Amino acid sequence: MTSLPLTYSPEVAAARASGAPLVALESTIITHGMPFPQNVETARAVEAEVRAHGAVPATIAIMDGQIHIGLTDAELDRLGQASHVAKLSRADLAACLATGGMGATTVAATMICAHLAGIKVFATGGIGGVHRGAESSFDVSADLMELAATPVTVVAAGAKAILDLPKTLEVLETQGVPVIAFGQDDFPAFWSRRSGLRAPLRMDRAEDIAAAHRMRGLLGLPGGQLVANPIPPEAEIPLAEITPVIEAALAEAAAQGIAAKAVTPFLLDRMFQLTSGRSLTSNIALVLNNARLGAAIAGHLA
Ligand code: PSU
Ligand code: MN
Repeated sequence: MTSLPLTYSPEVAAARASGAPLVALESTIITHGMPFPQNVETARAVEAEVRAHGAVPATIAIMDGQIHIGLTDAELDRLGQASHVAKLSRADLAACLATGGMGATTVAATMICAHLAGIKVFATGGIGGVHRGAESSFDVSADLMELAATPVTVVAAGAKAILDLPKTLEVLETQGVPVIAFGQDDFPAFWSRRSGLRAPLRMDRAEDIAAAHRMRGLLGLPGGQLVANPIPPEAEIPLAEITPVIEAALAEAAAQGIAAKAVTPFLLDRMFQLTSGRSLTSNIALVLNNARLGAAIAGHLA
């Protein structure tokens, strides 16, 4: 095997041919972030939101030994309903492709694949980060190092407060990753607009984010940017309300000895159960919001 195993969907191939703006979307959020059928419905709604804002969505996943850049309706259904889909980060990508398995890409793996396809902007929900207790578990998401290495602008609603947010910001600073809060000073905390931590950078216009992306390239700096876009006010769960739920989910994970890759999916599922689905409704609203901003940034970069 000597050529890159990249397969473009017809929609993405047409966008590439015409130079239309593209926005990458991840698939771990579909297979490990939300239950069926909301996962597939949300994936379709997010794709529609990207289109409605002038860009073309490229949902990325590994199927049949190929990196799929853009999924057809049938492929999205297959992925959303499959059980035992592997969660792929940087470490897992090549092995999954080489053995022909089915895999969902995390933020880190989606960035790698988007960059291979020449896509500069990627919208998602939340990034992985430094877990609470990382001083003993060493659990730091590979997403942070990928942001330092791969030139893709990632639009997320910050990071979940299931993580250690101050340590997450410290690692991003050490790795030289620009963290840009959109339209406010505070770093947003996923379900909540405010974390109480000031973001290192703030921008108020998509065109400025696009210009900063271009400037990093001109300067020869590797790596991307993290755009932290606060959840819309009407969908927010304030920090005071969500904090006890987070504590409960974390306590269950500790009691059950959940570790490594299983930690994030376990916590997401428990948060969904413990909030009777409210966390999921908020999650969907913030991903749609990030799709809109991602489309606007991609439009300025095209
Ligand atoms: N955080 C979320 N929702 C998600 C994830 C993280 O709020 O769906 C997923 C993303 O795919 C992210 C991955 O890249 O989990 C991080 O996993 P880990 O913490 O194991 O690196
Ligand atoms: Mn981890």
